Amino acid sequence: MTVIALRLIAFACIAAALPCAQAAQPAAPAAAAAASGQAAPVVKVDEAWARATVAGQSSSAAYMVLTADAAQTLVSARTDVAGLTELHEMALQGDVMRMRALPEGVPLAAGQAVALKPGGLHIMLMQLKRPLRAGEVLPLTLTFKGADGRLRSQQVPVTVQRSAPGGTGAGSMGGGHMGGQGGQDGHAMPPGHGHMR
Ligand SMILES: [Cu+2]
Repeated sequence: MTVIALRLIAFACIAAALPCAQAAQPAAPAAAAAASGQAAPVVKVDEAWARATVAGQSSSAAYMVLTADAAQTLVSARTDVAGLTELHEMALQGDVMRMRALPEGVPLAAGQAVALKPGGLHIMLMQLKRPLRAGEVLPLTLTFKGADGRLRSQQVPVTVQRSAPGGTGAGSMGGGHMGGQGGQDGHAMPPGHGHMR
């Protein structure tokens, strides 16, 4: 079962739990921002962090609080350490916590903080090319689509931590991306879980 091609089931997070070879690459320079065409930040980003991985883990997730000045949509994210990055949402469906990809992105209403947090919205980092170590800072590039349809990118430093920053958003939901339980990728879910579609 571990031979399922990741590509074919890019949306299936079960794939994310498959261990993969971890290339021992040096950490990417944290602040080597590819400042290509970046204007002033379009969205305020607070408390950005990603979950540190444990041995054999090939996926993780990043969380943060986004507050947009003007309505727009977070449409994608990427970071060099992940071969595949998706916007996901976890939600209780019946009594099972399920995760689904959000191909439409995450809408941000003007002035309203939107929390990406364990057990809810998150940026799924899959096909990790190396372990994520607590304390390191990953450059994550977020792309937003404005009401005018224009895409704007913004780079965000994401601190790798073992658990959520104190008091923010971790909540107490079981089955989320809470560390230490079950899933390699923090998705403590039964095998074979899929996305709601
Ligand atoms: Cu996910």
